Amino acid sequence: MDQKPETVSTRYVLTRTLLGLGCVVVFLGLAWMGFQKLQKQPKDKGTPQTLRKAFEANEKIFSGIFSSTHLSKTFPKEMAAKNVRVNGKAGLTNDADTLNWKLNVIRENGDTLTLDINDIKALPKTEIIFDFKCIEGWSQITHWGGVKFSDFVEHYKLGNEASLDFVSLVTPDKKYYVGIDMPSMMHPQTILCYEMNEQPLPLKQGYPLRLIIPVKYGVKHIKRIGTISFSNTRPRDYWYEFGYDYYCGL
Ligand SMILES: Nc1nc2c(c(=O)[nH]1)N[C@H]1C(S)=C(S)[C@@H](COP(=O)(O)O)O[C@H]1N2
Ligand SMILES: [Mo]
Repeated sequence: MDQKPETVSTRYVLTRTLLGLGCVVVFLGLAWMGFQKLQKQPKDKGTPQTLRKAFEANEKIFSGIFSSTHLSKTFPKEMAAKNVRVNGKAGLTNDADTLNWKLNVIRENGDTLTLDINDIKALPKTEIIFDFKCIEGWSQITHWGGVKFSDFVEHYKLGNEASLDFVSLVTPDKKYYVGIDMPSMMHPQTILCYEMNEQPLPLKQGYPLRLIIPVKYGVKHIKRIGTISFSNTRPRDYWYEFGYDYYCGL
């Protein structure tokens, strides 16, 4: 059988090439218009409306599928970083805040429970080695120790408080603050943390007490907790006020 070699005319190649380039130009044009539209949109808490809507849709999905029985992956101690990254120092600028440090827990009836670090260390200790994830795109396997928030609630009989929807945690100078949904606070891997790599927390890592909450991104792991309170409405949240998703769940 003799096969004819396939040939195409120069003109065919030329029209196809122009057609292809035309498509690219139209696509880029549309993408540019879309971006402009997004930029011009009124902002909702610092975020263009369409993005804010996407965040809120995410929020619904994640708070819906959240389960307190789902545990974050843990790792053997040898895998924990020795040089732990420090990120974010809002609320940590005054070392003197650590001198007469006390934890204030505001009860539902308005009373304040005032505790020192030894009160917290006296409770059963839980350790966790997990992959700490910052929203900026880095992660690190790190080792922490402290008391489970749920054990803390049980010990100090904070059952009424734990029946509310949210927990607010604020630094002693009130410059960093997070709001966290109760199911995430009561999750078995959430700890009020006073140790890193089996040593007291370094100053820049939140000495003397921080939150470790593996079901959330780094932003929620507040360093140097001064006050804890409870509410049914969403407490203020530092990064939410800069346009981030409120829940920052993983
Ligand atoms: N008080 C306080 N806590 C904070 C921050 C902060 O700026 N101030 N930054 C958060 C962010 S964005 C991250 S990623 C983690 C970083 O924790 P590390 O410094 O122990 O790595 O702390 C969180 N807790
Ligand atoms: Mo972060």
